[in-house]
Amino acid sequence: MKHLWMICMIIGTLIAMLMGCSSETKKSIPEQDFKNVTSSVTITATNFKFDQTEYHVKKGAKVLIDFVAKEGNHGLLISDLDLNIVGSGKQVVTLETTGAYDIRCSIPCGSGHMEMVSKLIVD
Ligand SMILES: [Cu+2]
Repeated sequence: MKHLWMICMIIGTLIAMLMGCSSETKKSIPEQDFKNVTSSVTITATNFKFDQTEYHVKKGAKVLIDFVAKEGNHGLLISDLDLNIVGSGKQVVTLETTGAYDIRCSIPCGSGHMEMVSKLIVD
């Protein structure tokens, strides 16, 4: 009887988690193919900063984000867009919502990690 109660609790939790995921509105669309990219932005990280304080992209554009960890071990995290590139890498996204999104480093890289901030601005 105790097991049945536990199973019900687990199933209930899973259903709640799934519902939470599906109601989330996506602000970016990650894509696998790098074809028909309309613009690109290169973001370079060194110890302990990004090369620009802000990066601009156009709303609706299919943007290739090219992240280069030039010095040190860094990642590119834009949590509001569910975007995380760990180490140097590329990702194509279509940004459907204008706004300013916080860029942070996703790897605990050292003493200056918390100061690694920039913005991606979708105009
Ligand atoms: Cu870091």
